[in-house]
Amino acid sequence: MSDSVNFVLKIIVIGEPATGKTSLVKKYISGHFSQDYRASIGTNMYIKKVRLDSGEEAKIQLWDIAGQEKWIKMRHIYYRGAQGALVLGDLTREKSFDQIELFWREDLLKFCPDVPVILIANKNDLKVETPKEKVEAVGKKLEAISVIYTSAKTGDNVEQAFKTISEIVYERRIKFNPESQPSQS
Ligand SMILES: Nc1nc2c(ncn2[C@@H]2O[C@H](COP(=O)(O)OP(=O)(O)OP(=O)(O)O)[C@@H](O)[C@H]2O)c(=O)[nH]1
Ligand SMILES: [Mg+2]
Repeated sequence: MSDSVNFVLKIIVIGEPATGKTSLVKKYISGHFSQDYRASIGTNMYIKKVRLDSGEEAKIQLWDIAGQEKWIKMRHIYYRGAQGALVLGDLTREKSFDQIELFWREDLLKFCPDVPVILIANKNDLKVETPKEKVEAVGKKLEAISVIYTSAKTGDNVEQAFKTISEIVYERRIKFNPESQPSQS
């Protein structure tokens, strides 16, 4: 990593299983998309350098956190030190947005209060089964700074989603605290 990197931004990516968290992160990091669903195990961390609007370079750490219930006990360990969050719902499954309201919102409030959140309405390329009003309402409940419709398949708005959260975290100068980092398993 070059000396020009001034900031490290830790962003967590959370939401129900199979909403497309891994797909979204992989599309952003490598440009690839796979149709296969392989449930994530635990957590994966990816790093990318981004050029911010200010001209400065930041290193973003993307923590792709497995959504399956069996990871529930260890999940919050990976929330530690997060400066921003992308919360995903799957537009083909309205229930995945209900779950944000019922579960993920509280999880965030409990373990990462005050982190800026963006609601990601993913799988925009498929037949949408979730009313726009529902997506907007969940965004409000989450106090999301923005609601972004994405497709990890076509790449629609993927770059924009990560760019937006990075700029927000940077603008707020949310401190990155390496002390509060979990060690990766
Ligand atoms: N058509 C379409 N399929 C998608 C999109 N995003 C993800 N998928 C598919 O949805 C399934 C689940 O995607 P994953 O990225 O593995 O989901 P996840 O949220 O990481 O799931 P967990 O790791 O279990 O929490 C896979 O079959 C993907 O190919 C999208 O934007 N469009
Ligand atoms: Mg995954």
